[in-house]
Amino acid sequence: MAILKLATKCLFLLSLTQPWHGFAGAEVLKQTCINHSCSAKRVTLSNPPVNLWDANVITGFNALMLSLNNQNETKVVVFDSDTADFWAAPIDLNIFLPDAIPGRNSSALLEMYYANLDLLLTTPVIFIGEVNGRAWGAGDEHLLRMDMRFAGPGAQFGAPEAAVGLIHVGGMQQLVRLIGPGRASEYMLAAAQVSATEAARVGWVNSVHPTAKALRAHVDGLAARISLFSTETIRATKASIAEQAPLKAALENDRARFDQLAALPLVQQNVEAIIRLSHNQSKSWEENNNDNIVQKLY
Ligand SMILES: *[C@@H]1O[C@H](CO)[C@@H](O)[C@H](O)[C@H]1NC(C)=O
Ligand SMILES: *[C@@H]1O[C@H](CO)[C@@H](O)[C@H](O)[C@H]1NC(C)=O
Ligand SMILES: *[C@@H]1O[C@H](CO)[C@@H](O)[C@H](O)[C@H]1NC(C)=O
Ligand SMILES: CC(=O)N[C@H]1CO[C@H](CO)[C@@H](O)[C@@H]1O
Repeated sequence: MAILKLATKCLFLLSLTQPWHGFAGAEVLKQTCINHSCSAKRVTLSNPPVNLWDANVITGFNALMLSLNNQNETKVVVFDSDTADFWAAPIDLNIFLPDAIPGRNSSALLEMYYANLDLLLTTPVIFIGEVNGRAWGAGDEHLLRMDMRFAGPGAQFGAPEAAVGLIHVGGMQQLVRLIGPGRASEYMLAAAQVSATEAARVGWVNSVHPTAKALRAHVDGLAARISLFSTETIRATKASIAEQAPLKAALENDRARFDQLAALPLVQQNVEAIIRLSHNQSKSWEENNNDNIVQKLY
């Protein structure tokens, strides 16, 4: 509903003029303007029923990120979702099974997945996550690499990886910086599902807002205000904050850890079992993804 209202209030849909339109998966990322000049824009993830982080999302996201480099028009991008109950779900587990996605090269998709995580840190645009649904696994990895996160009452956060036998490869380092090693250990080791209020209390998100409308008003106001200022200042601020970020080597080290774990027969068995038990990552399963894995696998 809020999206519809925004679309009419908002000036126009940009998708017709955007360079990534026509790429595979372009339809999963819809774009609208937040302010008059469109220097602040909203990218809406639309891959129902659960916004699975699948091949189309990976390739569409990559095209979007590349289009945001080498340009001076866009200052702020807000990521939200028009899929009920979900901001973004885990990665499509079929990517980890050989030849499971016809016509797609899984290892090339995974390379692109990691490139996207890095691009969120290095692209000179301010990224804001506006979350009013579940942000699990891959979704949370991307969220944690954005510059800011805000939650509505329907938001939930979590990494299922420990229960699958893996680590939250792209998000762990950022989460430790945000919430501290003790809390990161608690949530990551237990594959916890964390509510919006708890996430705001510990710093996983900047703040929680009582309704979707209040969340939208806060994020729109912030994005429009930031985009009043000069591109140079915005970029210098992001670059200065990035001085304190975990080194890129930390992602590479975690990727090596992830790959070692992913090669274990037990983890392969877990991935196959989850695809089967979840009826291929169905909505009813994904709603309580981490808890379902824990209850059905252990
Ligand atoms: C963006 O602005 C910088 C600095 O003014 C300029 O050097 C660069 O060519 C511009 N890039 C594009 C794609 O217009
Ligand atoms: C799949 O992609 C990888 C690089 O990520 C490449 O080395 C390999 O040759 C590709 N395989 C096919 C069948 O295209
Ligand atoms: C499982 O889901 C994926 C991603 O949505 C889809 O590409 C694939 O065709 C599905 N496989 C089966 C066996 O339903
Ligand atoms: C259409 C629209 O929402 N424009 C906004 C762009 O940002 C400025 C600065 O905050 C607002 O005043 C406009 O209303």
